[in-house]
Amino acid sequence: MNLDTLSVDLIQNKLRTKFIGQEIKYFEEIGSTNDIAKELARKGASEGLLVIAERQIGGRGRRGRSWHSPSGGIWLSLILRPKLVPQEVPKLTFVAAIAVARVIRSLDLNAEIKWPNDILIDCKKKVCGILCETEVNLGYVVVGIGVNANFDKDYLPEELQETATTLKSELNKKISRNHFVAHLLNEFEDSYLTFIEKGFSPILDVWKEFSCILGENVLVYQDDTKFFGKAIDVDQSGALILKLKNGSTTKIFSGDVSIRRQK
Ligand code: BT5
Repeated sequence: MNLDTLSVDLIQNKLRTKFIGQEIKYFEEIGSTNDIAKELARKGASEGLLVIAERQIGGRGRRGRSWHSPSGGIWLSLILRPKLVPQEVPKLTFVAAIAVARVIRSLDLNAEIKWPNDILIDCKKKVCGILCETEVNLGYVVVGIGVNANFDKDYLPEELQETATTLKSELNKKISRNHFVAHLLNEFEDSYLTFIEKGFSPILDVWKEFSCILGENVLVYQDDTKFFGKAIDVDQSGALILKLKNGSTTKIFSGDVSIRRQK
């Protein structure tokens, strides 16, 4: 077997989880792992089921954006069934972000989190995106995680090559994706159980340690509105607190952030 081939057995051999990844559905090619996970969740699939694919042809980001998902990446979705009110669901993005950042940091790369759902290397180049989707009335959340792993960044469209990177391009070698996925599932379950048992505070503490936007001047696009200010905090609801030029503060619940460093 090619050392880089995704293998359900090899992933599961390295798991020390109670429920995350205990059932895995693997696909060579798929539209979007999130779509399949949602379909399975609607049919009653158990908490912890993982959908993983070698490549996606309809990978999605937020707000209908596309997510490029060539072979060699890590494209996966987890089904969760937490008892949360809808406003709390975005906190699972924080849970996933700290798990991904920890695993990438274990490869000696400087993984940092950009609010709300990006993992960047050196706070510059996006290596991972997270997409949480829910149908609260059906009692599930799907957490989709995409990591640019074992392909060179020139496999991404040209317009992304300045702002994106891959683990292979950073390390100049391939990693073991099976090991990475198992490590990620182990970390994810630890963080998820901490969140369920102890609440959001311990998650937010780690998240802030890994965050690269606090204290920076940022531009935030929220739908058609643009805010410029200093990112001073993320509160217990997961909202970004911006200090605007006029000295007032505002809370942002969703949006896209770009960092404006003074030269
Ligand atoms: C995200 O959205 O970053 C969430 C990405 C989630 C992908 C995973 S893969 C497994 C699961 N199944 C899915 O279908 N999705 C999830 P957003 O913050 O909206 O960022 C999307 C933007 O990132 C795009 O508009 C591009 O600018 C950029 N982008 C697209 N593909 C990329 C890639 N492979 N690497 C880095 N940036 C990318």
